[in-house]
Amino acid sequence: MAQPVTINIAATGRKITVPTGLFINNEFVPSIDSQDTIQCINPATEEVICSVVAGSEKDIDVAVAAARKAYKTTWGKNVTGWERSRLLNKLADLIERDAQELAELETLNNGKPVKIARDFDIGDSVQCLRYYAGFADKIVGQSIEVDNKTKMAFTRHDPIGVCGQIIPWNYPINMWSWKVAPALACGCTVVMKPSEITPLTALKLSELIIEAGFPPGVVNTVPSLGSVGGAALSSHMDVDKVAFTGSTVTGRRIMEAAAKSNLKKVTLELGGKSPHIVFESADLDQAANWTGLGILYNTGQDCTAGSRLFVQDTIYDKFINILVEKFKQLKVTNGFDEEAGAGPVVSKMQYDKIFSYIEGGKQQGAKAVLGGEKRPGKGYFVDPTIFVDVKPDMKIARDEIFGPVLAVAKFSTEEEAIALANDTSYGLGAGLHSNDASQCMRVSQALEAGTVWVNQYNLLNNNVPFGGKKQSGRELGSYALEEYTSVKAVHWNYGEKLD
Ligand code: TXE
Repeated sequence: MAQPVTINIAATGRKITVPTGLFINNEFVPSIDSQDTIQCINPATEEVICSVVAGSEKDIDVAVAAARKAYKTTWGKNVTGWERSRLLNKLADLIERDAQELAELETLNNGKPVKIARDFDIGDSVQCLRYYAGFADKIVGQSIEVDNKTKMAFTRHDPIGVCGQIIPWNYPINMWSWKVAPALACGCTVVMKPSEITPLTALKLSELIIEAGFPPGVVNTVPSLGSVGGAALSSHMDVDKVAFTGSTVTGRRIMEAAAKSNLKKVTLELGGKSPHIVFESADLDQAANWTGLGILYNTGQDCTAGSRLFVQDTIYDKFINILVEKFKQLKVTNGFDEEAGAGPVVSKMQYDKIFSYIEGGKQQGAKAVLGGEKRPGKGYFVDPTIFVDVKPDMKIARDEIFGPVLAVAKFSTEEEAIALANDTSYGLGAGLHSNDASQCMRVSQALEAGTVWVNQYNLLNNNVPFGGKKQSGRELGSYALEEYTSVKAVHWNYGEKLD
């Protein structure tokens, strides 16, 4: 095992050689003590694509040691910000060069349409790397006046050190970039654990780490099960920080592991059950388009999916009709189909989870006005599903489904809409549509969410912070730099004598 495999993509005729080993010290290597492998599945066909090495706990130790050595020698405080910036920009150029190949590999393993993977996921990733490359030589501390003329103090923003980065399967390349870019810009080294469901593009990106010229050990990639590699990183005594995106349940486990080991710094970007409110003054056609982007983008496998829709009673029936007509137009098919607006969901487990919620919704009395039925044939395809007259205590209104399933309910007043929207343990995203500027301002202030979209939904920018309140986390923007640096205060005495 650990030999590269060549994958033939029938739809495009492209052959892609993918490394299957663990990426440690700029080499693809077998596990040091395990024969375990991870099978990668194409969710559109349910066929096995290939298998990759599954890293063990000991492999995590080796990767962490490599990252520590690089941190102390070639990286960390021994590399200039300018050089970090140059390498990150080079990496961005290489990803841009290989965008089509990476997009096809992403589609094969994750299911999303090729054009979306290429133009949005990879396009955004390239921009993210360049955004943080721009910061690498601009990380500065402060010089602070202290009590008298014989002393001063200044701060240094040092890299945190070795970072474990644990990412999910919904945006494999994007999440890789969101994590790696700020970490490397700040001078940290990385042990990346991609999701066991979608490890292929992280391995392919590792080849580009070598080509860009990063020194060995700066970025290491260890595909592994969450309960093995993820748990080992979270409880490792020589990891200084863990950055995680995934489920709230796992986020809690990671925080516990960090607390029980070396109290490493933890950042969590967790789930959501985001509300989307449509007031009667809104442009209904536009609001319906954004509602679609909110719940159907990435087949709803999106932490900010606008999965709870609240519509003012005066426009309720009319808006539902518009929504149904628009949602019907989405073509859900194999991501290699040029016409695909959405692909399959990522895995059998996710498919089963979504349908168990759909069945539960029906049993609890919600009415499906669109979708909600399984398709015959292969592939984990889920059609857009709209439930109306959903009650706040129904499971489809409370739990993160992570599929194209919209729960719609009616409200009559602004206060009621705000109360319904905030009635959740999550606080990641929220959206509202209204033509009344004062109402937009009032409601956006009242919504308990880290990101609020007004008259749009689900669009992010690398230079704007992203994250949540309550049981959700935060990244992106200049704010992310704080998550990868540790502030040291230096007190300097240049005159005061102590008797
Ligand atoms: O997530 P997990 P799963 C939500 C979504 C989805 C549900 C389950 O609702 O249906 O979570 O998905 C690693 N210690 N989100 O089971 O387990 C795992 O290997 C350390 C929302 O795939 O959280 C993977 O790399 N790591 C989310 C990563 O955690 C562990 C995106 C995410 O997997 C671990 C994905 C452990 N004990 C799912 N156990 C979002 N916010 O976008 C697992 N992992």
